[in-house]
Amino acid sequence: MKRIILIITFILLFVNPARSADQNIDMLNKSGREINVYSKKIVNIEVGDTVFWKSVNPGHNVEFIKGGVPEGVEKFKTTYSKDTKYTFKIPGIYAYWCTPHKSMGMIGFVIVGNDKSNLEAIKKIKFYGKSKKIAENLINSL
Ligand SMILES: [Cu+2]
Repeated sequence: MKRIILIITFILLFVNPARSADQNIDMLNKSGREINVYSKKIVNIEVGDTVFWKSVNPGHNVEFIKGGVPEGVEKFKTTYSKDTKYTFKIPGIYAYWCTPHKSMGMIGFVIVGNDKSNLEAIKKIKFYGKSKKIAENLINSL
């Protein structure tokens, strides 16, 4: 009996599926047939989780798009060719792009706390060039 309780306790402690995790995203020059791309275009996380962007190939960064983040979120724009991270404390949808490749499809979304209350604002973002169609498809999939 004691052993069973111990096993159950272990499972509850270490195998909790509701617990979310931090996310790692690579900043790449090439992935499959795509060039200038984040390895994950959409990630779902919980409030308090951190996303790490790894500068696998140089020349990329992360810039939150104006009007594309929940209210109260401050400007975030990182240096090129640097690993970077951000801890998401406010729920909602965050839209970002790589500053030099924003018209080349290098965009991404982070959904925090499954909160999509700012979806209408996200739909109003002006995307450029090749990113327009990609953004449309991603937003439709949210
Ligand atoms: Cu880039």
